[in-house]
Amino acid sequence: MEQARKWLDGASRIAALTGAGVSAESGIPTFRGAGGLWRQFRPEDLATPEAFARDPLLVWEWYDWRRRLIAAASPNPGHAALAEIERRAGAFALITQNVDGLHERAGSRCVLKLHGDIWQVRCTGCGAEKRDDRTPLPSLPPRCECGSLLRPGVVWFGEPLPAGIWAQAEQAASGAEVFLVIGTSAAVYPAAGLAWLAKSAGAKVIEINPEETGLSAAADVSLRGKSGDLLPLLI
Ligand code: BJW
Ligand code: ZN
Repeated sequence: MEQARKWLDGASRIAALTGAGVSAESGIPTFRGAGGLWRQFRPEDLATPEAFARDPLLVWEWYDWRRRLIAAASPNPGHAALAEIERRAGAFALITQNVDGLHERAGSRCVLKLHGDIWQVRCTGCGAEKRDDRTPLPSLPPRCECGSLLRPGVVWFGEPLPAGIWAQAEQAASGAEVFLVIGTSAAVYPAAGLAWLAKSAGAKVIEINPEETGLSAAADVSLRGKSGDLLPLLI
């Protein structure tokens, strides 16, 4: 912790990659591990274009359930500490795989959302996109004014990440002096690859996670514990 704190204090360019674990203490279930299942489905069964084509109602029921949990949740001390790191840093980018919007609600400004936003909906017919924060949605699956099905504005397996956001994330990772990896199993690419990119460009990599992950080998320091406990101590 002492070493990590020194690196963070001495750095002017900092980037962080967050995953579902950072929202776990807000009561939002993670995808993998204990509590990662919804009914009998794994995320790989639901977060795909094929699953949506096969059963849009099932996929929307999962999203509607998660939207309700997120709406009722509040940012936790981990989210707040990341917003504080941004206020203190010269340059800071918060690269998140999360779609819940809790980083913004905690006051983070520069948030690069690699996997989209659960509050956005997009028409599968005309492509129209809008924010819809009603919980629950009045009817499932929701439809666009044009009659086509709406889908969540998120990135599913096999879909490309938003190009502009990805380019900014790569730039932030390759320019960072310190790269924090927080609450992600690092099982999903290309997001997890950002930590290796940061390391190969010379960053000190600090991991915060109660469990060992595929990125632990890349980490210069691994802090084992909950982000809501450890991030406030780090700052
Ligand atoms: C705590 C904690 C506490 C708990 N404090 N920590 C083989 C090799 C490499 C890649 C591939 C491959 N085969 C296929 C691929 C590509 C694929 C992929 O990575 N698949 C893997 C399964 C292998 N990737 C893709 O398809 C991506 N797209 C792509 O590659 O496009 C290429 C392309 C180019 C051009 C044209 C077309 C395509 C897209 C990936 C999209 C992922 N989408 C999801 C759903 C988003 C929407 C939604 O939320 O519903 O993103 S899946 C899900 O996983 C979600 C998450 O963002 C993502 C990562 O999960 P995360 O955040 O790491 O959560 P968990 O649950 O896994 O881990 C939680 C962690 O927290 C754990 O470690 C806990 O210990 C920890 N924790 N409490 C701190 N209190
Ligand atoms: Zn439409």
